[in-house]
This record gives sequence, C-alpha cells and structure tokens, in this order.
Amino acid sequence: MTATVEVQSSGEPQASGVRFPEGFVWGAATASYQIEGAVNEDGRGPSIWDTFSRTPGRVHRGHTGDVACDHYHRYADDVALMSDLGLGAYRFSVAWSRIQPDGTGPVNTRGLDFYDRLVDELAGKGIDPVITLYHWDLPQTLQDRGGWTNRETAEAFADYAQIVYARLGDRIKTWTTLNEPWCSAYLGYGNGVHAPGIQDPAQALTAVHHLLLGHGLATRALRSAGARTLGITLNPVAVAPLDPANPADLDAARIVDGVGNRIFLDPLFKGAYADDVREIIGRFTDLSHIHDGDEAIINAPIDVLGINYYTPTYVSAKPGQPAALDTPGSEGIAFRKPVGPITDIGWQIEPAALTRLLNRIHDDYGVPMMITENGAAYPEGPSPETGEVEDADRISYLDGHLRACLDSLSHGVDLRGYFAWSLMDNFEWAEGYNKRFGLVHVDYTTQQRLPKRSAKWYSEVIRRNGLE
Ligand code: IFM
Repeated sequence: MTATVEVQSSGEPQASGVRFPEGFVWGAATASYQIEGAVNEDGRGPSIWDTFSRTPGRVHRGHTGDVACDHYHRYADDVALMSDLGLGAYRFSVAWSRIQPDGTGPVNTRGLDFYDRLVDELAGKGIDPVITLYHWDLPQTLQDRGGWTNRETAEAFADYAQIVYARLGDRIKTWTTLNEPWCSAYLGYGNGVHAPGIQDPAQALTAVHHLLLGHGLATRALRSAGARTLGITLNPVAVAPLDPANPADLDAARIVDGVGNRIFLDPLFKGAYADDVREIIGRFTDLSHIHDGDEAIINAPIDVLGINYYTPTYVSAKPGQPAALDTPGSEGIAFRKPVGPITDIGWQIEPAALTRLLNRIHDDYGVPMMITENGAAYPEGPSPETGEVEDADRISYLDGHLRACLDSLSHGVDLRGYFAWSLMDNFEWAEGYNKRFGLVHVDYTTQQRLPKRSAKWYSEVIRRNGLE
C-alpha cells in the first residue's frame, strides 16, 4: 500500500490533498475499565484496578472506574455516536473479570452477553469491532496468586481467550491479545504507578515473559479455533540518543530499546530474546521462568502489530544515575525531561518520532501494522459562549501524527489503519478523570456526550480518507 498525493491539472502536487490508501481503516479506541463502569453488575468480579483505585493515594483524588462513562448501560447510544462520526472500526477491550469473575473456572454468561450486545449493535451500524482481550484489568483473584509473575496466569489467559472467541468469534474478524504489555509489566510491577502497584524489577521482567507467553498461548489457541486476523498491541518506546554522535548515548539508547522494545519484538517476530536483553533479565532473575520452548510459543505467527504512540524518549549516558524503575537495567542513563510543545499530561509532541518508529519496526521486523492508539490530552470543556468544545491543539496533534503516518507509508510501511485515542474522555488510570483524551467530551455529572471540534474534524478526515 502506498499513500497518494492528489495532483492538480497543472501537474503541481496539491499540498491540501493527501489521501490514505484505499481500504485504510479509520477507528477510535477505548478500554473496558476506562469507560464501562457497572463494576458490581451482572456477576462481574473485582479486578486489580478496582483494588488499586480504591487504595488511598494511588489514583488522582481517589477516582475509580465504578461509574466511569457508564458505557455498560449507554453502549447503544455510544455506538450511535460512533456511527454519526463515520467510524469504520471500533477498538474496545473485554473485562476478563466479567467473563470469569475469578480469572479461571466458571463462565459468567451475563458478562459475555454484554459484549454480544455491543458487537451486534456495532454490526447494525456497519462498524467493524476490533477486540482487545486484555487491557490491564486482571481479575483480582489471579493477582492474589501472583498475577503476571505466575506462569499459570498465562495459561489462564489462553483459556479465557478461547471462551470469548467461542461466543464472539463468528462476528469479530480482528483479535488482539494484549494492550501494551510494557505498561502491565513495568508500570504494574516496576515503578508501581499502575495496578497492582508493585516495585520490583525481578517481578517486572518475569511479568514481561508471562505476558508474552500468554499472548503466544492465546494466539495458538485462537488460530486453531479459526481466528483470521490476530495481533497484539505494543507501545514501543520511540527512543533516540540525545547526542547521536556520542557512542555512550547510543549505547544508552540501545539498552532502553532492548528492555523497552526488543524484549517484546524479538521473541514475537524472531522467536528469541536477544543476548544483550537476556543478559539484563539475568541480572535480576535466574532466568528459570523462561522455559525451553517458550520463545517458540511466543513466536506464533500474527497478522498485524498494533502500535500505540504518543511521545518520544531521549536518553543520554549519565554515570551514577540510578535506574528508572520502569526500565530495569537503566543505571547510568538519564531520560530527558519533555521539551518543546507538550500536551496536558506533560508528554512531548513529536510526530516525526512516530515516523522513525514505524519505519524502524518495518525495516527490522517487516510486519503489517496498525496505529491502535494515538491522541492527546487537553483540558477544554464546552465554551460558555458557544457550548462547543474548541480543541484546536488536539486537531493539530492528530493532523501532525497522521502526516507522520503518511511519511511512513511513503517509506513502504504496511500501515493498515489508525485508531484515535480515545473515542471519549474517560478514566485515565492513575490520573483519574483529570486528563481528557476524548474526541467526545463527557460530562461526568450528567454523562452527557458532546463531540468536540476534533471529532468533527476527524469525521471529515474519515469521509475524505485523507487530510486537507
Ligand atoms: O489511556 C491510555 C490507554 O489505556 C493505553 N494507552 C495510553 C492511553 C493514554 O495514557
């Protein structure tokens, strides 16, 4: 697939006429705990995020996902909204503890019924569902047995995946296993900013492996059950050396790339951890959690790699610097504070870093990709004068990153789609409801949805299959 630039009759390329390849998928994304609410309804069991958000001091102002966007009850209206926006696809995740309240054992059919209704509603509007089986809300019972540090969680995940597939497999084409295992492992068990809130590099690295193993086991099982399009979503670190001419900075970037990216990409696509990454894992663990044959399981063929991208990371060598807790092995490495334009969550804006990231993954791993998340937090609400949400900064962010995608398409990257994060404002994890990533504004008191200016702009992009 290649991007096209419309050409005027004069033969001059028209700056205002970039188009995406035919068939490019346009969507928006959400995740179960961030929008559903209804945490005690229809037999749902507790997840680690219920526990974490109710633990004082963990989430901004004690916010929880108890109600969130009340999507569990309002899903039909939300799907109508997606249809109004012209979305071709919707990426959502399933709450494992709605399906198996204890993570293993009995199936709660009322939980499956909810997703069944959602998928039918989407089908009724001609919107393609793209399912994520795990977006961080691990059943608490599994965490009580060690969570992702326990190999049995990987096996339980494959069982759960098959249960969901048996119910929805006839209507969903694209199945993805995990969302951002980097976050599950390094924020959940490394720096403890996310549930379950543990700070231990050994547990974080063990969790990485079991998450990957769970992906591999689930992928194998779904493939033999008949799944057509299978994938996983990563949030690769768009890492670059602060001074590319400095060998020490280059080495710092290699280490961060190893622990943040190659630790996932190599077993997934090459069937083995790289030696330098294995050496780092071996500094914190005795490696006994990596069994013979595991890497071959993780290497199960997939059809598409989901990429979530928001911001770049610049690193330099700094002797004596303690390791970042979310990057085991990063002693002696400084992470530069974001500079230049930043979003409301403090993340640096650099679309060119997305192009570099996509091109690199294409060049090194040759896999078809989809942007499964990209977007920006900005605080705007309805203007008292017009009643509209004027979020020009978000439009500019999205526009810049879509142009970055076009640059990658021109490089030859097989990029198949783009999902804006997020359809609507929602529970932004440790930031609670304090950060708004939505195309649609949510008034959390009334649950009223109001498409922002960016939603209308995105609708036009979709209609045009391109940018002005
Ligand atoms: O809200 C999250 C989402 O759940 C996973 N990717 C990043 C988003 C913004 O932080």
